[in-house]
Amino acid sequence: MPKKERALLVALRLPGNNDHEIEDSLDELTQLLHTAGGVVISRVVQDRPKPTPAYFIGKGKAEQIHTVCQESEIDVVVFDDNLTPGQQRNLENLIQCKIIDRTGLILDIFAQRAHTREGKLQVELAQLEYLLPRLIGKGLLLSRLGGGIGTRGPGETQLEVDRRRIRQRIAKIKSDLEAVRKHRKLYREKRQSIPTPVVALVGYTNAGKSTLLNALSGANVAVEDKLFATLDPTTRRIKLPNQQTVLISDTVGFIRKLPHQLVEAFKATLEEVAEADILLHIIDAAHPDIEQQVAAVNGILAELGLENKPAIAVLNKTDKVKNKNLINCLARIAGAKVAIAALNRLNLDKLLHQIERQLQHLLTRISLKLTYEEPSILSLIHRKGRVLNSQYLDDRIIIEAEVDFKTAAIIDSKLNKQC
Ligand SMILES: Nc1nc2c(ncn2[C@@H]2O[C@H](COP(=O)(O)OP(=O)(O)OP(=O)(O)O)[C@@H](O)[C@H]2O)c(=O)[nH]1
Ligand SMILES: [Mg+2]
Repeated sequence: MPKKERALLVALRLPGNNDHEIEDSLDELTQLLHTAGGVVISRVVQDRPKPTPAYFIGKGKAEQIHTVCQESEIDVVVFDDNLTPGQQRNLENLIQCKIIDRTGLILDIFAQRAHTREGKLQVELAQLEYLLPRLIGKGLLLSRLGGGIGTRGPGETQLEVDRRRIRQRIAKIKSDLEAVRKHRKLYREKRQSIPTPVVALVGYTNAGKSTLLNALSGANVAVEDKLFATLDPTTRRIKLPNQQTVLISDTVGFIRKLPHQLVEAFKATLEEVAEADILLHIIDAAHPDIEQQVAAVNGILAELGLENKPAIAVLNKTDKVKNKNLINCLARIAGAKVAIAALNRLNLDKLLHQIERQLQHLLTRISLKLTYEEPSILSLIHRKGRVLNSQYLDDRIIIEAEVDFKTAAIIDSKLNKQC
């Protein structure tokens, strides 16, 4: 087994941050580092009114960290916030140690955990976009030195080549991902003459999304007490108590300060979430920072333009809350309608009923080719829905309509009985 990298964590406490927030964020960074295969040797927190442009922390503090790194044989210094390419370079020069930030660490974990071709492409895209300005930074530094003697030669040329190659690779990955996206869309359109409602699980990493998918569907998605256990989307078909079929899909978890590059790069995966009819926002009841986690998830949903999508907030891991009176209070704080424990299958029936209730009000588009021998379906559409388009041909009627999911399911079962 390779030797675990020894890490020093660094955070800034700005006015308005409380101790608890910083500690919690550093605990999470520790977990991230652990997931990436490192070990935390020490933490440094500095109070400052704002970050410094050159080093993020103060220069004096950076010099102290240099000494600690030498004494404690630190391999990597991890900043809890994102650094500019310039800050990262200055810190590296001063501390003489590898410097990474939260984004770099998350990208590293994603790179280790991506399995599918699409997942790997998405991570590579995010990594290259993260890397590019850092290379450009170095290039600019060289040209600012005036070029000419001492700066000419393979260094600069190599940099130009690297930059060009990276840009070409980025363009290639983007077009590959676009092809994946188009293929998915086609697939979705094909399966959508009568759409099956899609319920997407979203939530903070480690909230229990995959555990819930497994509990509801008997799937066998890997569950781990680690951050970002799931990167690739999985979809399963389940039946609600009223026998209606829904697709339920599990995807990558969210985290606070989620790098923008990753939200961008994972758009193809997150499209599953964007296309879903209902979101189930899974919330870890036992996490000390439940409010912040809920806020982080809502922030990312807003970044994806999904803040108005129908959603059911679900309080999970209630078995871990010792004081049962607290559960109602936590549910209120989290805005949760249902409290469950996915691991013990507690209250899953209540959750399914809640999904059923939501679906009754949701409208969907259906497009059908009916023969004239199916008047009951036609009259059902007229009674329960709204016809958007109809074409009466010699032997069939082509009809596009908007109906609620319950009616769609009834039509689907009538059509299936006929075949
Ligand atoms: N006690 C308890 N533990 C749970 C419950 N649900 C999930 N867990 C545990 O929480 C940890 C994370 O569960 P996952 O299902 O992997 O969480 P996730 O949301 O899919 O996480 P990512 O894929 O990393 O985003 C695992 O150790 C689960 O066993 C629950 O209801 N009660
Ligand atoms: Mg998971």
